This record gives sequence, structure tokens and C-alpha cells, in this order.
Amino acid sequence: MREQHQLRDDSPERSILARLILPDQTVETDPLEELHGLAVTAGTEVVDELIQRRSHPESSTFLGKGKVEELRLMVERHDADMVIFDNVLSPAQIRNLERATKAKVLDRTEVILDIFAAGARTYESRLAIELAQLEYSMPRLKRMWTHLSRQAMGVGMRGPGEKQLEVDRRLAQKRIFDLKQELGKIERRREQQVSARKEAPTVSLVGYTNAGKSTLMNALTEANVFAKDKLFATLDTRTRRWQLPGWGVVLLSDTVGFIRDLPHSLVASFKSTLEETRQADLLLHVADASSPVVFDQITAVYNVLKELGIEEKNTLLVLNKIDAIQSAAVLTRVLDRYPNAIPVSAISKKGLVQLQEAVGEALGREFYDIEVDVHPGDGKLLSYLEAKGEVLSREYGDETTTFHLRIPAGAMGPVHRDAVEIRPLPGSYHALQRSADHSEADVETESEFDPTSEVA
Ligand SMILES: Nc1nc2c(ncn2[C@@H]2O[C@H](COP(=O)(O)OP(=O)(O)OP(=O)(O)O)[C@@H](O)[C@H]2O)c(=O)[nH]1
Ligand SMILES: [Mg+2]
Repeated sequence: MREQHQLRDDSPERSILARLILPDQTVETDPLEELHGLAVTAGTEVVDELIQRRSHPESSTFLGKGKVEELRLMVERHDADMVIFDNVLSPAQIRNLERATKAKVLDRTEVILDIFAAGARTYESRLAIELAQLEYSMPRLKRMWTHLSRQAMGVGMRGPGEKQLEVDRRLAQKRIFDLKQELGKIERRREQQVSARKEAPTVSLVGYTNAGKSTLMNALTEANVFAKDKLFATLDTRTRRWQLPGWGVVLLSDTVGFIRDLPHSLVASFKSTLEETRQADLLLHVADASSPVVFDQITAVYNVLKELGIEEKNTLLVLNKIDAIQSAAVLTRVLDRYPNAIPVSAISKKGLVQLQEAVGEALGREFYDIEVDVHPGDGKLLSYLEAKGEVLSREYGDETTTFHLRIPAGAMGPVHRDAVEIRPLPGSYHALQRSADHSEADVETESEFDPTSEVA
């Protein structure tokens, strides 16, 4: 037995997925699809699945007696290393199931924490995940110790005494305290940094994991952030400048995705990573409209936002992946429930113009449509115009360079001060929501991006 395991050292651990479905739960077409994604992301090979429908969990073993036996046989048949539950289990239930199945038993939270731990790259997110893991495992320390002593001394040996457990618990508490202090410091620093950087309105992408936030960020800003068909591909926040056509510059942030039943400790500890989101002027809630459980995912995201205390923020719902929707009825069903949502495809770029308009409208800022003459040598003003405004054309004269540009009213200060001449263009001073005209680039692409065509 032991030798077999050693032979397989390099190969992934073999997992069996399990889920208990209670009568009041709505269930996906494939109730284990998401857990399958999590298990694979965590690096295991899924070898079998088991589902039980039951009126309530069995208090000691979670599953009913017959199912536990079925699970044991499954583990034996596949020589599986672990069973992963889609539910949240008590430490005692895990212990009893491990005893009965002779395999490692993980619950949903542990797998999510594991994925975060493996993927965390920055100092900040490493601390956050360590804190979440410690807080989650504190009540489970006894079980962890049983594991360790079993490894060291073999099955059947007595576990560590209460004394050792107490020492251990105190160490963990001390570490939790230190981590909270350090994260608190980072959080305050972040808060200041983010608000100091606020030279432009900020928009933050939020949404269920794998909904396409990073892909949308790339499509909108050519940011080249990492996007992948993988749960929790993004764990840190990235901010990029986004030239909103006909509007000006905004800062767009992409951040970690949410998932249902996200451990509370994890949400809390990721507060500083989510600082951009907390301070954003507008949230773009990206949902995967092609998912059969899109409603549940939208609800799950609202729940996390609530937990972060930012559910009241100005939010636009973006229905992504409309290219992957098979029938028009599917999209209609979602739009019936969320009539203000904006259908897009980050991949085919359909609907992006409408999205940009909606964002401009939501941010509701007034802007000037002007011609400005600038000294060609005034490098400072030249780069200011490029940064703050949308340059529609440039003309190089002998004495001056003339820009046709749209620029937010609030950014006009340095222009008034340093430009040679400013000429407002007809109908120039207006808010975007009242404007029906678009820049040339907009008009060209708009017909291509009609979100309602091609969906059927
Ligand atoms: N068909 C289709 N697939 C898309 C679209 N947008 C994104 N995807 C795919 O969805 C998968 C997830 O995309 P990401 O952009 O990484 O998703 P995310 O929301 O950033 O996910 P996490 O960072 O893991 O939370 C990738 O395989 C993308 O190619 C879309 O509009 N249509
Ligand atoms: Mg991402």
C-alpha cells in the first residue's frame, strides 16, 4: 500500500467528490460541476462522484450510514487519496468520515483556502490567506494534531496531550494577532494610496470567479492581465487606465473573483486587496450569462458585497459571454429579471460600446468638446492633454499644435492656465447622457457590436 503511494508520488492526488443536497436547495444541472472545477484547480485528479439527497445531514457522519459505506467502497476501488465535500462540515464529521473511509476528507472551504494559498503571489495576499487558514483551522487543531501524530507514530498511537494542544493553540492565537496587526497596517496604507491616486474616477470589476472579469479588462484596456478558464485565476488587484471614448480617462480595476459560501474569514482578510473595490465610484458586476446557474452566481456576489459593506454602491450588471449562449430565450430570461443589465461578449467584443456608454452615463460627468492651441514646446501640457482627455485629432502648425479633444470639465484648470487659445466647439458643454453623437471610432464599431443580433 505504502509503496504504491510512493510510486505515484509525482502524479496528482486522486479525489472523490461528494455532495449532500437538502430539500430546499436549488441545484445546477450538474450539481458537482463547480466542485469539480475547484478540485482540479487545487491539483487533484477526480476519479468518482457521489451525491446524496436527504432531509437533513446525519449529525455524526454527515452522510447517511449506507452512503458512508458506499463512499468507503469507492475509495477502496479507486485507491483514492481523498474525498472532497461540496458542503461545509464540522471537525467531528470530518474526523468520523476519515475514520470510516480511510481517506483524507476535505470540505469545500478547505479546498478554496488551499487554492488561494497556492496562488497567492503578493506579500499582502499571502498574509491574508495565512490568516484565513489559521482562523479556519483553529477549532480544528485537534484534528490536525491527530494527523501529525498518526504520521509520526503510526495509527493507533495516542494523540498529543491536552497540554501540547494548548501550547499549539496559543501559538496560533499569537500568530493570528500578529497577522491582523500587519494586515491592518497594510490596509490603512492601501486606503491612503488608493485615495491619493484618485486623479480620475475609478471603476472596479467584480463578479463570480470565471465570469470573465480579466478578459473584459483586457478587451477594454489592452491590459494583458492573466485570464484563464480556471477558478480563481486572479487573486490580486490590477488597475489600468481606461480611455472611455467620448468621455475621458477612468481607472479600471480587476480583482479576485467571488464564489458561493466563500469563507467569512477569507472575505475579511482580503479587505485590503479589495480596497480599490471599496473606494470605487462604480462597480461593474460581471456575470456569466451562459451559465445555467447565473442567477445563483449573481446572488452569491451580492452576498459577498454585502459582507464587505459595499452592496449599496453604484453598480452596473454586465452579462458576459453572450457569444456562448445557445438560444435567445436564455438571454431574454436573464434580461427579464435584470432589464438594465448590459449584454456583452469580452471575447467577440460585442456590446462593448454600449457598455462604455453606460459607464460614462453612470459616472455622469460633464465634459468639454474643444479645440486647443498649444505651444509645441509645452511638453507638460501636451502630456496632460493626452492623459486627461480624449484626443480626437492633432494638427501641427508653424507656431502651435492644435488639438481637437474631449476633456472632463473638472480637468480644465491647467488647460485654461497654459493653452495659447481654447475654442469651444458647437454644443460642446454637455453631459454624455444628453449627447447622441459619438466619436468616429465609436460610430464605426457600434454596428458591429449590436448585442441583440447574432444571439439567436
Ligand atoms: N465564450 C466566452 N468566454 C469568455 C468570455 N469572457 C471570458 N471568457 C472565458 O472565461 C474564462 C475565464 O475568464 P477570466 O477572464 O479569467 O475570468 P475571471 O472572471 O477573471 O476569473 P477569476 O480571475 O478566476 O475570478 C476564460 O477561459 C475566458 O476565455 C466571453 O465573452 N465569451
Ligand atoms: Mg480574473
